[in-house]
Amino acid sequence: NNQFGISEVLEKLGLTAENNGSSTGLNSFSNGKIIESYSPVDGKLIATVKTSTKEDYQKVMATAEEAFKSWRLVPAPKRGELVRQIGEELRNKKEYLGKLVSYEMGKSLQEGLGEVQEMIDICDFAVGLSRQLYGLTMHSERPMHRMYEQWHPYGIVGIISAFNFPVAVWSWNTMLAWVCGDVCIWKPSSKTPLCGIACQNIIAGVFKKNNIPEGVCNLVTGNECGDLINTDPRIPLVSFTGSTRIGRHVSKTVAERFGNTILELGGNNAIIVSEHADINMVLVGAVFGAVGTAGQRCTSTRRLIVHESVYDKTIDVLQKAYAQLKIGNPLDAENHVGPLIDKGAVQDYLNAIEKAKSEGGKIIVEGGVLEGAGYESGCYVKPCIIEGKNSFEIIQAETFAPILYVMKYKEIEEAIAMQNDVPQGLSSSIFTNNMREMELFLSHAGSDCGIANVNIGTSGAEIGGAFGGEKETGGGRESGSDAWKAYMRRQTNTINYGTQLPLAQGIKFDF
Ligand code: UN1
Repeated sequence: NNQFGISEVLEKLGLTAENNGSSTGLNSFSNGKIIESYSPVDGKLIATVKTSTKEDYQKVMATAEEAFKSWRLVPAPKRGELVRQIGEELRNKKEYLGKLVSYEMGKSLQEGLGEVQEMIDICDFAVGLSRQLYGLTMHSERPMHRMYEQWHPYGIVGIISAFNFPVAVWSWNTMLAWVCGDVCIWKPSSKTPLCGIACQNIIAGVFKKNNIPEGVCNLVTGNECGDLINTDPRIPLVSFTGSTRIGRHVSKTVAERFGNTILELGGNNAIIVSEHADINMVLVGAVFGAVGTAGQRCTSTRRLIVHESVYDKTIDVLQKAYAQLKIGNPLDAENHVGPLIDKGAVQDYLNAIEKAKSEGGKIIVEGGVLEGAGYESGCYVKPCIIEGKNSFEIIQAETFAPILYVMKYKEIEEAIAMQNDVPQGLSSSIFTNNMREMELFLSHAGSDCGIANVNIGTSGAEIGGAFGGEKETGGGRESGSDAWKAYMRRQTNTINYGTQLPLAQGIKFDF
C-alpha cells in the first residue's frame, strides 16, 4: 500500500499546489511571502506555502488567548480523549504522512513511517498521562494545616521545530501540552512547511468533530515568526529544537522576559567500542547511527571511540559495511541513505571534510557528492569515515551530515573522558559485555549526557523516556517520563482548617 504517488499523498493530506495556514480550518493566517518547498529527493518543487506576517501573528495570538480560557477548564481526561482520537487519525493517515515526511525532508520511507509512529506513541502516552498529572502532598509543620501542590497549565506554548523531525517533535510537545491544558502555537521549519500544514489538516478534522475551538491549535509560518514568539510575554514557554547557535539566541531572548524554555540543541554523540564488545552489534548500532537520516538526527553517531585492541577489526567491518551502503531515493526501500536537506547542507558536509583533513584527519572511507541519474537534486552525498583526534575543532562541532570520526583509546576512563570532552551532551553509548565498564559508564563518574545507552547506538530513542541533553544541548527534556512538568506551572497550597493562625518557623507575632 505504499504504491501511491506523491500527488495522491498531497491530495489525501489536503495539500494543494499553493497552501496557506488559513485554509487548514485551524487558527492560522498567512498573507506574507511565499516559501517554495523543493524535495531533496528529486529537486522538484512540491508546492508553495504562504508565510504569516506580523499582523497575521497578532490575529492568531488573540484567538489563542481566548481559546486557552475555555481549554483550561476542560477536564484533563477529556483533553486526553481528544488526543486519543488524534492518535487514531494518525494511524489512518500514517502511510500518507510518512511518505510526505520522506519526500519533503528526504529521510527513508521506513524512517518517515517511524516518525509518524512516534507521533502515535506519544498520543497513547499522553492519553494515559491525562489521568496522571500528579502533585505531591506534604505534612505541614503547623497543626490543622494541609499542604499540597497542584500543576496548572501555563497558557500558550510556542513550539519552534526543526526540519529533521518535521512532525514528531511537534507532536511530542503538543500532545503533552494539550493534556496539560495549554494551547500551542507552532512555527514549523521553513524547510519543511508542508509537513506543518498536513498536520494541521489532520488535527482540524478531529477538532471539528469534537467542537474544539480552533485557537487550541495554532500555526504560523515563516522565520520572522520565530522572534515574534521569543519576545512575546504572552507565551510563558518556548520549546525550541535546532542548532546551538540559534538556541543560544532563543535562550537569551526568552530569558530576558523571564519566560521558560525547553531547548533541544546540537549533539555530538559517541559510541565507545570496548574490547569486550560484540562487534556484530556495534556494526548495526554504529552504521545506522552514523548514516541513518543521512546523519541529520540530533542523536546521530558522530564519533566512535574504539579500544586499540579491536580498532583494526572495527575499521575493517565498517569499511565492508560502508561499501555495501545503497545511496539514493529514500522512497525506494532498497536504499539505506537518502539526500541531505539542501545544497547548503551539502556545502557544510564538504567544508567539514576539508577542515578535518586540514587538521590532520585521515580518510578511512572517502566521501563526496553524487552526480548523475537519480542524484539530480544535488543533495546526495557518500557517508564517510575519518580518523582523527577528539580535540580537532571540527570534531568538537556538530555537522549535520553522515561523517563519522573514529579514534582509539587504551583505558576505559580515558574513553569516557573523551566521550565527555565536547561542548554538547545529548546521547552516548557503550558497547561492552563487561559489567564493570558498563556500570562505570552509567555512573555519576561516567557519561555526562542526557541519554546513555548500553549495547544500543546513540540514536532511535523511545518516546517513553525523557529526551534531551546537557551542556550546549540546552538541558531541555521532552516526551516521556515526567517531561510533562515543564509544560505546567507548579502551585504550592497551604490550607488552615483550624481556628488559630500559627505562623511558620515558630514566629510569634502578638498584638
Ligand atoms: C532529533 O533528532 O531531533 O532518538 C530527535 C532519536 C529520535 C528522535 C531524534 N527518536 O533518534
